[in-house]
Amino acid sequence: MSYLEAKAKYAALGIDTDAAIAKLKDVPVALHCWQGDDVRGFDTDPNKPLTGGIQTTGNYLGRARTPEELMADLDFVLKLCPGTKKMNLHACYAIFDEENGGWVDRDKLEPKHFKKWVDFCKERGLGCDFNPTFFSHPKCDPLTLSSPNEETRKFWIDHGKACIRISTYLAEELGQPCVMNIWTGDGFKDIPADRIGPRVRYKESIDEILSEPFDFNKVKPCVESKVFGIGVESYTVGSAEFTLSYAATNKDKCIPLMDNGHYHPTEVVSDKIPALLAFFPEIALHITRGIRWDSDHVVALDDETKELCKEIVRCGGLEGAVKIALDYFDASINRISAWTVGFRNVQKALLMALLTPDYTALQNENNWTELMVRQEELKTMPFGEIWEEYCRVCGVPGDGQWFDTVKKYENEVLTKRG
Ligand code: RNT
Ligand code: ZN
Repeated sequence: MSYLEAKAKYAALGIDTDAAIAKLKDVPVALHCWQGDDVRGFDTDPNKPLTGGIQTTGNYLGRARTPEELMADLDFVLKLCPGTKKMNLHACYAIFDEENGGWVDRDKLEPKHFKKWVDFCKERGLGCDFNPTFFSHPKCDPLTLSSPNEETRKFWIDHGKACIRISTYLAEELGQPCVMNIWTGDGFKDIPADRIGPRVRYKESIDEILSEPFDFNKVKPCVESKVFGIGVESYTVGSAEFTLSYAATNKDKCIPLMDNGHYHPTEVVSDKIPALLAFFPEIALHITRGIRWDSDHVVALDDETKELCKEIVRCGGLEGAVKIALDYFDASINRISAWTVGFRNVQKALLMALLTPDYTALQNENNWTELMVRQEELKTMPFGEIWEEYCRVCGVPGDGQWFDTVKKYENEVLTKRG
């Protein structure tokens, strides 16, 4: 079947495929730099353990070890991904060199430590999101923003404030808002004696970070919740209720972020999107694939990813209300492929959502019979042809046309890394 034949099939359902393609092309989706090096960063010993209750598993060859390698890998991925890409950096990816005075600790980070990233983004026309890094650092005691130790807490508050200034710099240099996500792995392995103390301290710490002046049109601070982490199974300071309440009571300076790996396994973020959008003008997402826990597998084109993207589209999220970012890190497979497959799958799910007729009227007429028939029949529509056309319009390879180039890059470049 050709694109024109597929287009006619969708037109019969009242869907304009060209309009769907044109719309998706301009929607920013943030590509996380941390898939490329297993969340190690450049500011501390790369062989230190990853803390905060997150974990990368696997030891596939070719991890990026330097900013140059990470940027080269990102460049490869960017060329394989259709649509509007945005970078997403963590503070631990600061680049220190002689020109900017060398290494400083996280509480002393400055915009100049991200100048090379700004140059990278500018050359490629990308915006950039940002994340303070509250893990994998000797100052995690193991708590950070919720620590009872005032010195620890201050260090991390100062880090958060530094990150607000860096986010302002990224937004101003790149001319696009910078979503700055606050997530900590603070929590306990076993039953705590005091559950409210850490939460009150966490709240006060975020208040202090957000007291750093910023323009909410340029910097979009988020708070990300979590159900539990590895080694911190009993109690999470930044639980769903905590972060949602924080965002709800600080709507003038903060938005809620949902990561779909951060809920109990039968809970779905697809359903939480409209629930939050009934109250918040803006929300943020980390799209991932959790298997049994927050395992951060590469995003697949599975039912929940499709449903989640359907809700983004149906709720008007593509007009800016939903800040879309990816968050997964698989170290057991080729990282370029991991990045690319996940990004392309999110694009596929968004495109499918844009090709879905609005059946609200059937629902409101209580016509559940026809609604089921229509929704099920959509599943065998010729989506592949529209996807290929989208890739063509975006100037990236279609399915079946990119993996060999990754294999070549693996042989020629990645295998040479120690
Ligand atoms: C961890 C959170 C968090 C991190 C990144 C690296 O469970 O999802 O967003 O994955 O900040
Ligand atoms: Zn996340």
